[in-house]
Amino acid sequence: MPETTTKPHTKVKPQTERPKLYKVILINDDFTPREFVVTVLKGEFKLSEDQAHRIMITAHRRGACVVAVFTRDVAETKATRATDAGKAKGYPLLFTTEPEE
Ligand code: TYC
Repeated sequence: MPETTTKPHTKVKPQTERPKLYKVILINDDFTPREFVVTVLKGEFKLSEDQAHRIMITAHRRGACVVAVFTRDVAETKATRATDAGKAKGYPLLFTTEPEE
């Protein structure tokens, strides 16, 4: 009798899932100059003067504002670099990250 072989019928799941996204959030404080916040937003997040100013003012008025969303690595790197830019000037400027629902 000839040997029969059966092919496994296991379906391979295509690797097409999108990576989870993380928000970068700007936190207000009483000390960092407004113009410096705008400069950091423009430099690190490639925002226009107008976009950066709106985000700064929203954080100033409401306590915090979402800047943008990225993959986890990019969000954390940008938040750290932007926070460090404030630290280098002695300001308590803070950017945090948070996963999107
Ligand atoms: N509140 C600061 C001031 O009045 C300006 C500021 C805005 C600081 C937004 C941080 O995330 C911030 N000088």
